[in-house]
Amino acid sequence: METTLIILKPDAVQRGLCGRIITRFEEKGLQIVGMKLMQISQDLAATHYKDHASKPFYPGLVRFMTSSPVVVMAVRGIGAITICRNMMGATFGSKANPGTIRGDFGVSNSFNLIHGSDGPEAAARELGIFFKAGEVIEFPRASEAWIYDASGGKPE
Ligand code: IDP
Ligand code: MG
Repeated sequence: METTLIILKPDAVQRGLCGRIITRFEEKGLQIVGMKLMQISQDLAATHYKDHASKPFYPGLVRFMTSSPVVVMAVRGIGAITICRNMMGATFGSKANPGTIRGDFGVSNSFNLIHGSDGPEAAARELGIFFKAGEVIEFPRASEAWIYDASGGKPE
């Protein structure tokens, strides 16, 4: 089981798309184990995007991410990190394939609706900076037995 950090960016919140995006993760069978509306501070944006600090788009990215509230989510499932990245689509809305979140809901190359951790190390780091202890809740899910086939001993 993996847990990944998803951020519904300011454009998703302002455009009223959060419900439709969250629904996609629920319908896929992923479990939401943490979720909150929050305003990202300058410091938090800088910590989160530290690897991009030297990129030309960095100042605009920080301005965008701190401009209006976001919804942050912890999303759990087997292979959740890659599944979520595939559901998000390519970085630029103009290039993302139809059927993906960025491909279906946006055309912009900077207002691209959603962030998802890009690997296990990033997921652990990012979950740690956005959620305090106790805010991610690993609770048993009533539907679990119909989401994964556990007949062979381990869920698949
Ligand atoms: P990702 O979000 O698909 O992992 P990254 O390359 O890690 O893409 O970039 C982080 C974020 O920075 C993107 O989601 C997007 O908001 C922004 N970004 C990336 N490249 C550009 C660009 O060329 N122009 C404007 N914003 C960009
Ligand atoms: Mg990235």
